[in-house]
Amino acid sequence: MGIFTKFVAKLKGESTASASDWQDLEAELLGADLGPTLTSQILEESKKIKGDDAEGALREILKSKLSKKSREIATGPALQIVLVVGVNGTGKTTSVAKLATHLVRANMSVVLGAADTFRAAAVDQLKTWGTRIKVEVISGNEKSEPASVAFDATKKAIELKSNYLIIDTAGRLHNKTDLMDELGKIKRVIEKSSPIAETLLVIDATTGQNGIAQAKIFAEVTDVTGLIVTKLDGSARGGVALAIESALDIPIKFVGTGESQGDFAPFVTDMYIDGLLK
Ligand SMILES: Nc1nc2c(ncn2[C@@H]2O[C@H](COP(=O)(O)OP(=O)(O)O)[C@@H](O)[C@H]2O)c(=O)[nH]1
Ligand SMILES: [Mg+2]
Repeated sequence: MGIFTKFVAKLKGESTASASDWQDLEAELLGADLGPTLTSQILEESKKIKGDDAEGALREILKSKLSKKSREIATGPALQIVLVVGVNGTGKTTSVAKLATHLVRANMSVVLGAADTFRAAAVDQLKTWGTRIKVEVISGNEKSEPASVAFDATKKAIELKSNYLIIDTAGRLHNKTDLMDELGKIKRVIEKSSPIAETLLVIDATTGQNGIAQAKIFAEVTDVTGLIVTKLDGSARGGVALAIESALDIPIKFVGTGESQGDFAPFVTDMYIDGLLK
């Protein structure tokens, strides 16, 4: 059941919602990870809704909180380089594999770059995915520089005339300076050969407000063009997507709903809002 379902039923049933109805809704929105700022904005605006088309009015309010920027992944005749960033454990490597699967299914050729060189397991994980989805994975020797892997992968993708190069990165978030240095270095070496088309930030929906705080840091150090929100399966309450977009104005481009390569889909605004209301 969507987080607004009960509320819509109440607005439809009576001409005005009671004070305790508003309290219920507030508790529900906070519980759904909307955060205090967005919750009070939505309550404020909802109080102006008149009885007859409560659902339609609420739909418009929610829609107005989402980003109006394009949700399409970059396309074009030249190589499209997609950098995937985010905190460890959010689902970066899995999302790289899922995005590759999505693109391969759309008849695109894809090369993957394993630039998370800090853990050997991370490189192996991407190679295993590469074998499974039949795309080439470029990696370096153990402990090689992430930027040098990114450079090699770019060279290879250009050589192969690939449509996409997706680069997995490490998620070390010791401090902002480290992060900025490392992403900056990767960006500079890639851009010697080809521009970066997208920087996608991966956010784990189950981390709620903390995920939003992480997103803010990444958005400050690099030009994030889109989000992938993972782990929207299971117990994650979908309100976090709304909170992130309203806080950052960065469009969610894809959502992850499980651990397999097919558990991945473009983010569709109307379907998402339906999910919150129905
Ligand atoms: N349930 C669920 N698990 C996911 C999803 N995406 C990733 N995972 C799991 O989250 C864990 C961390 O993923 P990984 O891609 O290694 O994260 P990384 O450290 O950011 O590269 C793994 O166990 C994944 O299988 C998702 O959409 N749903
Ligand atoms: Mg990883």
